[in-house]
Amino acid sequence: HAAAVNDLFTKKTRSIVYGRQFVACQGMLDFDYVCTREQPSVACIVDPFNTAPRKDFYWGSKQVFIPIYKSLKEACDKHADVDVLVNFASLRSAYDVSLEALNHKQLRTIAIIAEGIPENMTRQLNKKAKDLGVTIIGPATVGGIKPGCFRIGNTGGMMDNIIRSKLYRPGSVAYVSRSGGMSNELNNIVSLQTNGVYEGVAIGGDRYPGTTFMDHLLRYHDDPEVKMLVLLGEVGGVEEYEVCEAMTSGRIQKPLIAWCIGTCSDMFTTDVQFGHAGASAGGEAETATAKNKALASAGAVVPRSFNEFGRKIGEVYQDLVERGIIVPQPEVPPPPVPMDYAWAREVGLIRRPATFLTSITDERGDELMYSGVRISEIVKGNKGIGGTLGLLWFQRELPEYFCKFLELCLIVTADHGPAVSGAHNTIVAARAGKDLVSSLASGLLTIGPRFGGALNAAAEQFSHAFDANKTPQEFVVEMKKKNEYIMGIGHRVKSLDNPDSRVTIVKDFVRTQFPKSPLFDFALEVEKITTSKRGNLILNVDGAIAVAFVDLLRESGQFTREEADKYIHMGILNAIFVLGRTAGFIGHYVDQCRLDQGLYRHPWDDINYIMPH
Ligand code: Q5B
Repeated sequence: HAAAVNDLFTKKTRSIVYGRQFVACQGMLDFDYVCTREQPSVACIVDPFNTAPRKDFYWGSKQVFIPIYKSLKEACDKHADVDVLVNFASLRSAYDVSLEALNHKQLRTIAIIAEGIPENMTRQLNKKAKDLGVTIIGPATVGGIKPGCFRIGNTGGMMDNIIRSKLYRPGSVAYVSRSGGMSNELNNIVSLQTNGVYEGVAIGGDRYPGTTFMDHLLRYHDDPEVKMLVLLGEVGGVEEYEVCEAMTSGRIQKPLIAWCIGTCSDMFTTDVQFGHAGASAGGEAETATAKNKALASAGAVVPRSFNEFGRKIGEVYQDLVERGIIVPQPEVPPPPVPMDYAWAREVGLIRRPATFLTSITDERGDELMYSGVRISEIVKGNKGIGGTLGLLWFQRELPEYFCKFLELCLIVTADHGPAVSGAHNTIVAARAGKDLVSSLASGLLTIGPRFGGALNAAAEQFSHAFDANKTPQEFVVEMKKKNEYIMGIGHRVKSLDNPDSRVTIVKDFVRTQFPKSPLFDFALEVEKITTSKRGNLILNVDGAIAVAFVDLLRESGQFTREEADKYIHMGILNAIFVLGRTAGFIGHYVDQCRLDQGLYRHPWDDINYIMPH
């Protein structure tokens, strides 16, 4: 089409988006794609606080990168083809950014989204822009849209709305409104009643908008592609009277359908301030009713209420079609835009099996829950660490003695001095300057069949023999024959002569609190046999906890036999030692740091060097 001289936007318009508005940028790119533009309308982004040089977006289903600059100057220098600035700066910086933009001669249109810029500053900005011939849309606006060409930020709403209102291709109706929200309503009404929107601008709700109704109506009027005009004004201000004058003087001749919202203010005895800063009648002439009357007398088509607005637009359109002024074109379906995954998922348009399943913790609601129990209830009910482990490890609220036993195990396994494998490794790592997590991990990784990690194998071996109705003697002989150590038996320093008080504590608890302890009793019989051979072949702390725990799982009535076997098989028993000893290893790490211990080197005289030759 023959482009009007003052066309703000074309199919080639390129813009700079100021501010970290990645969702809006993707929305602009999706709009461009659906309009079959050749290249994205967003040339670059300016974000003074950004550290990355670019951000990835989608062009249809392809990934594209948009550069991010720290200054408007750099953005303008690098993108000479840009003539629009979409200014998303906050109300605190929107003025300064717009003022700077006026110094960049290439920027011919500036959309200011921020609401709340002081009126005196807006007026200075407007004056300067007018002198320089720059078009300002806003402040306090969503912007505007030119179907098939360009979309300012979020104008037109989500992609489904853009498609439904056919904003991907031009129609014959151009509108101007104050409100961004109402511009969406206009997109809908116009698309239902006519062949669609040609261009629509929301000038913003401030008292002093950068451009006025008249600025845009005259632009539209002078564009031969625009066949009819729509004006949606509101209570407050006298701008609509300029439109009336333009109609009576013959400057505006194209059909104009107009309505000023806010007629309900007549019902109030005092002035009403509506949502926009400018939406308040300063006198009779500024009321919506007075302005609607004036517009009707000037020749505009004015409905009786907003409810009739769409119908009136439809009637004018039909008349233009009948007179051959508008020739409706066949519809060409737009290319499909892939849906944003997160959005489609949220609104229930797609389904996908989850990659992860979880059944112990839910942190999504108003309160964190462990196996369905709110943490405040755990605290209120004094469930302690034992109760917490019951929920997180076994998904149930365990009886008090069970929880207490878990806590007792954590206490007795928490530490056994600096000489044991794990503590030693933690200390060496800490002294090598490693951090807490690395030093702790270095200690934890020593837990295995000989040190601290014998619980599970002990539980398996003892229960296997017991379930097979073997006598303790038969079990010991069989293990000897197989040349295998009995897990949970033996200690480097503890023996009959130097009993392990930890084992005594566990034994006392089992005796007094457990309903039954058949496996524990069996293990004590085994210990009698092994210690008769050697004093240090005692039931050690790993073994004592392991067999006691098997009894708990089997005899507490909390688990089926199948569940009990499954937990043992999973390795839950070693978890007790791992969790308990973590406390000790952390203690050793902190201790070494506190004591400011330097790098450890093992002395040569303690290493026997055996060379092959
Ligand atoms: N003999 C614990 O060994 C140790 C035998 C055995 C039959 C056995 C050893 C062992 C099974 C694994 C186990 C957990 C390596 C230990 C822990 C936490 C800790 C650690 C801390 C903490 C000790 C000498 C003679 C030999 C062997 C026989 C040894 N164990 N027979 N079944 N289980 N146990 N680990 O003293 O006739 O001379 O050939 O592997 O339960 O890690 O504090 O230090 O809290 O941090 O080096 O308590 O028992 O004995 O291997 O030289 O054997 O006894 O056959 O007989 P030792 P070895 P023979 S608790």
